[in-house]
Amino acid sequence: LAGFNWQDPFRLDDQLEEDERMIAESARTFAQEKLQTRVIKDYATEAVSPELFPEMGEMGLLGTTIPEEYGGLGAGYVSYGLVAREIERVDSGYRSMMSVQSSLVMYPIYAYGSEEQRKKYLPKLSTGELIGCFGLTEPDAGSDPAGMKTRAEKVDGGYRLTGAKTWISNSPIADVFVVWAKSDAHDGKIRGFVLEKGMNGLSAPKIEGKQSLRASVTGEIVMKGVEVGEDALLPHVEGLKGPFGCLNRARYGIAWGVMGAAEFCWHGARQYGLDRHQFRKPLAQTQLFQLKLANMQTEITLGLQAALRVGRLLDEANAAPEMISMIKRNNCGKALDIARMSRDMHGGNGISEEYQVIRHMVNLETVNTYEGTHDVHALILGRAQTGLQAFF
Ligand code: TGC
Ligand code: FAD
Repeated sequence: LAGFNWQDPFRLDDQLEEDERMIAESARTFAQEKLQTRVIKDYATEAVSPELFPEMGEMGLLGTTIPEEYGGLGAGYVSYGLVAREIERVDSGYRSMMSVQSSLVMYPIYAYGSEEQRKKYLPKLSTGELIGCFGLTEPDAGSDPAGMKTRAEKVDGGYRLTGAKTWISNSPIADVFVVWAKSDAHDGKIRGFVLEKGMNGLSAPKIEGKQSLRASVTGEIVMKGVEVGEDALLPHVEGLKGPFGCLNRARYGIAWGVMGAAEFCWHGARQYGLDRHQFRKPLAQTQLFQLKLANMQTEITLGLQAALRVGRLLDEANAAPEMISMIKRNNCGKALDIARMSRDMHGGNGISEEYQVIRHMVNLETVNTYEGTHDVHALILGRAQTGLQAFF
């Protein structure tokens, strides 16, 4: 029988292509050298860090799956997932910055945009010269985005947008705003618009006082009669399947990302248990400690294997949204449990910023909520197996 690698029980690494392994390795080097070194301070001070976008861009970490002709890396979804895992191993907030730019801004411009929109925005978004955000959630429409109030009225030569989005990652530092609104000119159907910083009536105030995801800036998008030309409309999609098409990609990336955060917490707990002695022996030599480590190892191994499977199917254009709901929901829930357990296994030290597990734990509360809450994804899976929708 073959040997067992405790860090990679199912040998995920052997299942990767050479180029995927290289992308993961360079993302890891970047994350450890450029992000790990600043994260404790960024989190403590709620730092706003637009300078990270060009740094990520230089490493090819923005728009991993976007074709090279538009400045992307032209890589597959497994590579994108591996990048998310390495960045979130450091912090969910940094991964948020990357995944919003890649999946929620570059993807819709690529998939639903005109050739002019692609050429205008994608190359600069991929270098990080431009920063993007994605406005779907509103104060009165979170899990139920169909209830949005933002409106686009037809005016001469374009549209006038009025409404407010909230809880929007990157918005206070964004140059490009992908915003979803009900459009009068399209029978009230939801349409996507690309707005730019500095437009009259557009502002993006920062949300202060977040106790989670503090290394990533979050804000509102306020639109008071913002007038845009026809060229701001994303021409190739209408209805909720527009934003959901983007969310499929971002949710998939999160399923990988949270496994990176969970791995950090698992490895931290293991090392702490080896180093810390109580009752004249290492904590790691107690049955309860080992049971917890075994549970962490098992859930992470299964979660990564599931993410890889869905990534391969996405690369074959053969993945169903429900598969993505399953891995987003399960991996977030398991990662949150693992972070909480690791916090406990660190004892009093577990609440210190130095050991970093409480930061991951608190971040994962957000990740379990955004991009569809844990319970909303249960309802998506419940609907798929009963044929009955239980949302309303
Ligand atoms: P429903 O009737 O189910 O669907 C309406 C239309 O949308 C289509 N559709 C999808 N298309 C592609 N992919 C999917 N996953 C899709 N899900 C639905 C569907 O086929 C239908 O199309 P058509 O042509 O028939 O009109 O819609 P519903 O109103 O009943 O929705 C229910 C529900 C709960 C599933 C949905 O609204 C939902 O997923 N809610 C969660 C909202 C959410 O995820 N918001 C995320 C905001 S963005 C964010 O959080 C970014 S954080 C990023 C970061 O910082 O990393
Ligand atoms: P609600 O929908 O009000 O839900 C509250 C609770 O009720 C949850 O537990 C939920 O599961 C439950 N619930 C809701 N409906 C049902 C039901 N039918 N049955 C049973 N239970 C139900 N949005 C964007 O558009 N762009 C972004 O970039 C973005 N970034 C974010 C960054 C951060 C830091 C955070 C916290 C959020 C971000 N969001 C973003 C918003 C996020 O997607 C929403 O918070 C999320 O979709 C949930 O919506 P809500 O907060 O309105 O909660």
